[in-house]
Amino acid sequence: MQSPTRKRLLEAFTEANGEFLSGQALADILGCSRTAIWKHIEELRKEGFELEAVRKKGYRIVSTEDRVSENEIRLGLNTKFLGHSIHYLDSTDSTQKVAHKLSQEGCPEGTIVIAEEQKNGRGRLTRHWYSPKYTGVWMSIVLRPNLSPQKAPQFTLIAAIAVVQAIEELTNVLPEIKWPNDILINGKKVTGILTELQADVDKIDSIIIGIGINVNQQLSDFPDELQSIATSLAIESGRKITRAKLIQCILMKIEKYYHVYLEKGFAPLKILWESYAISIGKEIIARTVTGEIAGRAIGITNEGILKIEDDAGIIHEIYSADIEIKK
Ligand code: BT5
Repeated sequence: MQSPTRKRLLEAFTEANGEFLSGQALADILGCSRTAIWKHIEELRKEGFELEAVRKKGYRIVSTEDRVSENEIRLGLNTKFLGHSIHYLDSTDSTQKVAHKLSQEGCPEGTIVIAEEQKNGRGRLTRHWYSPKYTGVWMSIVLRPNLSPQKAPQFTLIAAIAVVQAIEELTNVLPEIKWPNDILINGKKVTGILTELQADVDKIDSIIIGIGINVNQQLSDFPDELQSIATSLAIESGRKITRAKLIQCILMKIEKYYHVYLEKGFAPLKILWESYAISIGKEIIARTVTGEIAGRAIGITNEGILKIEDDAGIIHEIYSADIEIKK
């Protein structure tokens, strides 16, 4: 975790928005000497920030390495609480595992865990999530809404809206959501979301939203078994994306929609989600842990549950499944 001075310094550069800040102005903001400021600036340089220093003008940040460290995330993050506590790991098993532990230890709402790589990233039902180094966003978010556990699936959908909108904002591609937790571009998976809970029967203690996004991989970077089903933002948009910017954009959107949700409930978000969904109105097969149901996806309930109408006109409510969209 960073010192309060470091946090304030990065906030000051964020507010300066690429303009110069004089040594004296920084000393005033941080309440320390100009020599101390100079030391902090040198540390930032060592950590990979490119800083410009001009006599009589001061300092400004020109660029950063493509890392998703605490510094990079904090510089330019305009949220009220989400991502204010950042746990950054160069390598870990699974950010979900770390977030569960932090949550049990009582970490504040809005804590995020980010890793450059996951050795044992996980999908639903103990599936593996491929998370190679420096190329993707592997992040877990801890929220503590005062809700019943039945509401948890809605958070996968809220996160999906945020990710789709952030991708649209930073690239020229238009992603779509496949219920419940896949984001696809041109029919291939670019993002998976895994929502897990710490709860008792009637109350959520914490909800842990894991988001995995393929960002800068090329097709040959994927293992053989994923090459026909996976894609990345770089493949689809034809350019490299700054991962820290993408993370900031997602955090700002999740925070925004979380507030909408707490104030107005799921109804406005359901409409938004449906506008990005590909499976609704289509003939699908839903494979659940107990069997298969085929029919037409007719929408989602106010709880975020998928409704399928079969040939006999019976409506089934599906809580979790893998969906195949029939051609
Ligand atoms: C998911 O599961 O899609 C949820 C993935 C969540 C990953 C994040 S990363 C941060 C956080 N920490 C974790 O440990 N996990 C979360 P599911 O719907 O079960 O899909 C899993 C399937 O997607 C696998 O069986 C593969 O077929 C495929 N897959 C694995 N890695 C992939 C990748 N990088 N890109 C696209 N598809 C992948």
